[in-house]
Amino acid sequence: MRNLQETHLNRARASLRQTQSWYSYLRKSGQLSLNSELAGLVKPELEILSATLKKLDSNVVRIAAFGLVSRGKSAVLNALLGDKILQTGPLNGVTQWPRSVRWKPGDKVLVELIDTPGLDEIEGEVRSQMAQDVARQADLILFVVSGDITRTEYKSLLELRQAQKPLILVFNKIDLYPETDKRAIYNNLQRLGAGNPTAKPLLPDEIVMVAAEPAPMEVRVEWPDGSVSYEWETPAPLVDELKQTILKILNREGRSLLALNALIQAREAEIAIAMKTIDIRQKEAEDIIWRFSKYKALAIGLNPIAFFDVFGGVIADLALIRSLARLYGLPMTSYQASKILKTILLSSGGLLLTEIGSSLMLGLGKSAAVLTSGDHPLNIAEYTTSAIAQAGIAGYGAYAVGKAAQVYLEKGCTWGQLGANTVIQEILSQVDQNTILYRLRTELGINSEEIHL
Ligand SMILES: Nc1nc2c(ncn2[C@@H]2O[C@H](COP(=O)(O)OP(=O)(O)OP(=O)(O)O)[C@@H](O)[C@H]2O)c(=O)[nH]1
Ligand SMILES: [Mg+2]
Repeated sequence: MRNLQETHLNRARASLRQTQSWYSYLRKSGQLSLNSELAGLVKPELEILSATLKKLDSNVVRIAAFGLVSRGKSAVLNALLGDKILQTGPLNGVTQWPRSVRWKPGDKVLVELIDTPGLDEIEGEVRSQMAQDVARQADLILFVVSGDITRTEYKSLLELRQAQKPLILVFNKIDLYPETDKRAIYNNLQRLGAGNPTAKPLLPDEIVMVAAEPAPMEVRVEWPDGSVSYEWETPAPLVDELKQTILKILNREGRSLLALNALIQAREAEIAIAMKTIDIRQKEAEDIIWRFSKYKALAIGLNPIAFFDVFGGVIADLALIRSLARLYGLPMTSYQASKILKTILLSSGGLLLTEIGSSLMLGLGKSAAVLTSGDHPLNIAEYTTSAIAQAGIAGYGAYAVGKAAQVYLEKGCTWGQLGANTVIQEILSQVDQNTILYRLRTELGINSEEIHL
């Protein structure tokens, strides 16, 4: 298990390093003005990439507490820390800004606990932005509730689930409920917490009951002299089960969680970079595509030998794909270019057949015309007709390939060897059934329609 986790970390590191080196040309100073504009645009993403890599090396797991106001988020974190470091209180909105505290629950594990304001506390836009930012950085999310889930609470939970991070539902303040109520609420939470009605109920690892800051109780004290008095006593927090659950998860899959989280962040950044690049290079791309269509049409129309048409056509398409990749500054080897071409030709409904089929047929007609020719004008005419038809198809083919390549380059940068998506898939396919990561397999489930390069 330990080894597998190490492997996951190493794969993630390798993937991130590769990504960083791909985009390193955007970091270098003294670039063409063409690149400096783009470099400015993608600076936030480049920063995310390097921060992510640094975080991976630091080995600190981030656990963030979310929930509506006054559910006891700060209290739960204090209880875990065993110390009242974070301010708690009966008023709504005690915590106003995210705050993080170091926690060292075991010998080897380092954790950063992140406290957040109530999700219903700060104003709409700011709140969701803040929540998203913290959730994006978190490796594990604690969603704190203190009873039956309200409508707002359920909505917030669904939103958080979209961050696709493993999540533990923490049912706090259980000291306030009699045993039967507590059970009934737990059962409800188990069903609702999964985030959608068809999902399997939460597993014991995913929902834990605590009393982080139990209310003082009046206790009866009997003194040795026989007298009786009543005193207020504050019971100790009940948080051990949560602590054990977290430790178990960290030991079992903490490093894989780190690896996966880094890759998810890298993937997001990469896709953003690709989209911005393609956007800014739109006009040049159109020019390149048109130029290639023309050349290809010309070359194929003029080429007298059938076989070379097909061959030349494919070479032209490959060159086009590589030119576009170069224009976008996206990573592309000739192996990847040929795979993209294959995918495009296969997926674009018979383009391959049209290209090869018509090239061969028309090409043969053309070759035949050459063979039987002499200087006979009729044959020249025949040659020209075939050639023009063929050139037209070839030109259209190049145009279609170019357009499709744009789309594929945009999405495809995260596939490929060591691409973020590839490594994410790899990790998810290796995780054990009993892990909290296993549940994310379906949520992260990268559908089969996406391209595998
Ligand atoms: N009875 C009981 N009260 C609790 C428990 N945990 C927290 N509280 C109380 O609930 C109130 C809110 O706790 P906080 O930890 O400040 O809640 P929060 O979610 O951080 O609240 P905001 O920061 O305002 O969003 C405080 O008065 C706590 O004493 C618990 O386990 N049992
Ligand atoms: Mg708080």
